[in-house]
Amino acid sequence: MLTTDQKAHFDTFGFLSIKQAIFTKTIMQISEEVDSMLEKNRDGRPFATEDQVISPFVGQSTTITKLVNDSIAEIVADLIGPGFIWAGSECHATLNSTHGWHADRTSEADEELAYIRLKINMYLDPITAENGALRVLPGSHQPEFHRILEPLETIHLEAGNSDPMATPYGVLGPDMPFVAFESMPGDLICFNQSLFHSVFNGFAGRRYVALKFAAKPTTETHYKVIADTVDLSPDLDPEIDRVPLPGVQEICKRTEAIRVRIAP
Ligand SMILES: O=C(O)CCC(=O)C(=O)O
Ligand SMILES: [Fe+2]
Repeated sequence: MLTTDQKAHFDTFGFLSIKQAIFTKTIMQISEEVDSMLEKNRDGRPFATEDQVISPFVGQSTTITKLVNDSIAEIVADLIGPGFIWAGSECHATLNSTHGWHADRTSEADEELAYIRLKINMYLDPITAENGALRVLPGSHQPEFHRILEPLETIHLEAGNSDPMATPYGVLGPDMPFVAFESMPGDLICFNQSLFHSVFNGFAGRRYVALKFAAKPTTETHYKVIADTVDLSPDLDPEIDRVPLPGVQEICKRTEAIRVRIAP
């Protein structure tokens, strides 16, 4: 159960780090699973020349599915309310990880920005301010500040990663004012996907798993936002373990109901 202060931190700044939320034994098991899936996915080729992504991902990992059931579901409910839905997952191994300033989910409409889509990243290697930390602009998920930063998103869309250094503010991307979202294996890095974030000093083989969620939709606009931006493909398997996983079953049931409503 998160504290009121942790929830206020997430609501106000758009991100929250939950330190050592995963037992060492479990995170080591996840790390081994990820390595073997990445290796299989490379078909025996060495990891050397490009970023690697596996998505969907969690449907292949019993350990992460159980973790969602046993603890992450409760954290997500605390952060974005009960009735949330599953919005996909990814596993990454990055090469140099330069990713210019961007928000995953952006909009000019307040109602769209206020509809929370949450990402929880689990970094499987230590990432520090000097080495690979996700950088964030605190509070940039708040509609007013978010819209002020729109030129930053426009530059990202136009220049993309061909020029991750570009900003509209007369400073290079790495010199923007930021908070480094540092992490040790076992931490959960939670952020509102409308928060502006970037990575500038990554390293080869930096691995992370991303779990995505969306709040319970309550308006027609929310359903439209889901149809446009949320990956509802079945990527969480409640039957993955012999032991029943009631938390995961509930998430799958809710997500399926939304999928049916959107595409009957
Ligand atoms: O490379 C990373 O750490 C994360 C990059 C990112 O933009 C994201 O997770 O949305
Ligand atoms: Fe992102």
